[in-house]
Amino acid sequence: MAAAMSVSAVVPPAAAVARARTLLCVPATARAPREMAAEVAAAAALGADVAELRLDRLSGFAPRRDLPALLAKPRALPALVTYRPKWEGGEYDGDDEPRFEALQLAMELGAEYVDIELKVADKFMKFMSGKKPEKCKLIVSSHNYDNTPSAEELGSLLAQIQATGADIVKIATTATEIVDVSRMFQILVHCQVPIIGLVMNDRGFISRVLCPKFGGYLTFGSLAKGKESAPAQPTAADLINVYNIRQIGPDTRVFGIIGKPVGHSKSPILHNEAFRSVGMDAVYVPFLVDDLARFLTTYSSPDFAGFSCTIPHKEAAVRCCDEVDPIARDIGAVNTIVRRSDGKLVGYNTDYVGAISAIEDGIRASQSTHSTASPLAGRLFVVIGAGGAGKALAYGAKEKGARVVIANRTFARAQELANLIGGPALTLSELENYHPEEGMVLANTTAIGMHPNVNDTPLSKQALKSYAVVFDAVYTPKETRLLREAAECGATVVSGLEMFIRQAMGQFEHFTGTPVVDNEFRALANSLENPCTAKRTQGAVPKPRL
Ligand code: NAP
Ligand code: DHK
Repeated sequence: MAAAMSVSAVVPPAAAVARARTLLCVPATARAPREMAAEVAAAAALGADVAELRLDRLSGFAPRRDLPALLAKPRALPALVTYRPKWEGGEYDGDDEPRFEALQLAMELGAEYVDIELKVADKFMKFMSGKKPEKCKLIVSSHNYDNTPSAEELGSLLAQIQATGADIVKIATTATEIVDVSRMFQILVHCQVPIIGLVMNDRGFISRVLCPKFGGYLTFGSLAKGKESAPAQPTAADLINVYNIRQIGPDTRVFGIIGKPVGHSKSPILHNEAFRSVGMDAVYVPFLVDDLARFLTTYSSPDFAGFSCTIPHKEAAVRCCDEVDPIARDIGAVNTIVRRSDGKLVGYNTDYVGAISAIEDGIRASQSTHSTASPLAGRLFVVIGAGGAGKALAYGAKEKGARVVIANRTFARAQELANLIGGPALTLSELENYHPEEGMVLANTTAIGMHPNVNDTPLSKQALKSYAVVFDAVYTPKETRLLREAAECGATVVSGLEMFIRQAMGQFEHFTGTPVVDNEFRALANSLENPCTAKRTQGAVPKPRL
């Protein structure tokens, strides 16, 4: 395992030489030239800066017949022409000579960029024998589909590519863990020539969004989901509309959600929109993290300013923070980590207020009379799960005077939590036959029913008949099978989306240090039910709304 480089040592380009804005390139991967041309037009309509023509993807490609049409002017976008051989991850399966001839023709036809692999760069330069048109920039690229080398090896690779006379360096590696990306950020910041530096697959995702912060020349975004040209490539639309990539620069503060899995989270959509609405120079990304401590010590720069924390790291987060809010410590789970101005990591838990207030308000909405006391007081409150969320719910319900029961797959953890809050523990099978009284409250805090396993449910419909109120922490999908069947049994149901919005509100206040206006944040969240409908003036930075 190569040593992780601490990003705290990374000096963003603002302190180095100012660099041009990172370009957004959309790969055109169609099998037919006419379709490829249509993809380029679609990429331009999306707002891309460059279109990559992946000639190796074309069926029956005939350079002299097809390239003049593909590169005819006026063009919708500047063209980056790539003709990737199989031995470097592409689909071209032939000799170098015809491939070089096609790339040379592309240059003669005015391609703004041409990509050639490091392994044959010298051979290609000899083939061109100095006939490269001045306007065409030569990208010399290296792809590692297995791992991300050490900082020293990356530095040596950079030097090799620079020695070829490349106009632009391109290094693409593969992450085996998210800390691998820190070494690519190091290379980006310290490289003195234009460089494209990306790390492939899910654990390398942040390289594609954050490269503008560290001076990357270009990042790739697919035309649509399913049209990616490399593992875990985001769509161009998400880079623009969710991650606000045009606004990311050396001073942009980085926030994100730490978890495994993390792809289901709606936090990036919500927090990025919230940052945009207050005009804060910040971006929020998904961090797919295996080892929490290693992640936090690697990305220790003050620019990595705050984190949401989800499965399975909430309990470990208590140990990784320098200070922990007393309530979070009592709960034994942290879902919010903020890096204080003195560099200390401070942990909080916004889950419990988010969930408990959502359940209380859900019950009040179903009641004709209202009292100031919590509607949970005195009720039997059954929590399924004993993880981070389960601890938050158990703690919060107890605080409100409920009698709390814990059921969990691993009974020892149920017993441990039950002992903490002074209630009984049940196995999941005992829960099926547990109905000591009517009017009980059920809270699912397991991942059961979470996308993609949407037909799963933690409790049979028959057993649900004993509950007056049912809450599900799972919020993807918004209506889980558990909530649907509980409603069919006549229970008051409370969605995890309600908890999600409320816990995110608390989190956003910790991230920004400023109070949030509840109804404005909620309106923002609801406008993101379908991110495509989120209202936004293209290009303009909206006036502060929170
Ligand atoms: P966690 O700390 O990993 O705890 C997971 C809990 O779920 C554990 O008790 C685990 O039981 C149980 N579990 C997981 N898979 C199970 C299965 N197949 N069968 C039975 N039990 C299973 O995770 P967390 O942070 O508490 O989050 C749990 C869920 O709540 C996730 O879906 C998360 O997205 C959701 N959540 C939502 C919000 C929100 O804002 N709506 C906030 C927090 C959490 P064992 O002890 O036996 O492993
Ligand atoms: C889910 C949780 O577990 C919260 O505690 C985090 C995260 C947000 C999510 O985005 O799914 O704060």
